[in-house]
Amino acid sequence: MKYPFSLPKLDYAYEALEPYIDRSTMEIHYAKHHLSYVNKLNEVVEKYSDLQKMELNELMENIKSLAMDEGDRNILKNNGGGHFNHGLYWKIMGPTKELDESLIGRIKSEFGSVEEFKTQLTNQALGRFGSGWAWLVEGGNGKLELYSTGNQDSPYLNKHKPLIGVDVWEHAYYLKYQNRRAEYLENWWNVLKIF
Ligand code: MN3
Repeated sequence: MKYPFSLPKLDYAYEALEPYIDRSTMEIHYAKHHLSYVNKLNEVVEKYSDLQKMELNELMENIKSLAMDEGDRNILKNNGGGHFNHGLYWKIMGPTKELDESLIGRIKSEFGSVEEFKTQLTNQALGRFGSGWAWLVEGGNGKLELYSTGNQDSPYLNKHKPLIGVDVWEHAYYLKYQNRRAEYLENWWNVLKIF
C-alpha cells in the first residue's frame, strides 16, 4: 500500500456482523473513523515526495528515522497506524467462517489451545487502559506474540507483522455495549472469521 491511500472495500454489508456488531457502529467506524485516518494520512504524505514511494509498512517500520517535521511524524504514526490497523480488522472479520487452519495450528502449538489463546488475547484487550488494540503478531524470528498497543500504534512500529488485531477504542463498541468492553470482546470472537 502506497500513497495515495484509499479506504479498502468492505466485502460484507454493515449489518452482516449483527447481532454481535451492529450496523450503526460498523457504518460510523468504517465510513467516518477509518476514512478520516485515510484522509489525514494522505494529507501528511502529500507534503513529502520521498515518502510517497514507500510502502505503508516501511513508513511505520522506519518512522523514527524519516526526514520530516516532528508534528507531521506524529500525524503519520497515528493515521498510518489507523489505516493499517482497521484494514486488518475488517479483513479478519466476516459473517461466514473461513478457517485459517495453518494459523490455528501455530496458535495451538504456541499457546496450548485455542481457548487459552483467546483468554490471553482477551486479557491483553481488557488490560489496555484507554484506547488501543490487542494483537497477535509474528515477531522477527517468526515467533507468535501477544501484546496491546495504545492509540493507533501499529505492531509494524516494532517491526512485527500483525496477524489478529482487536480494536478496543470505545468507537468500536460503545453504541451497542456502552462501557461493557468485556461483553464486546466475548462476542467479537463470533465474527472473527478465521476461527
Ligand atoms: Mn477503530
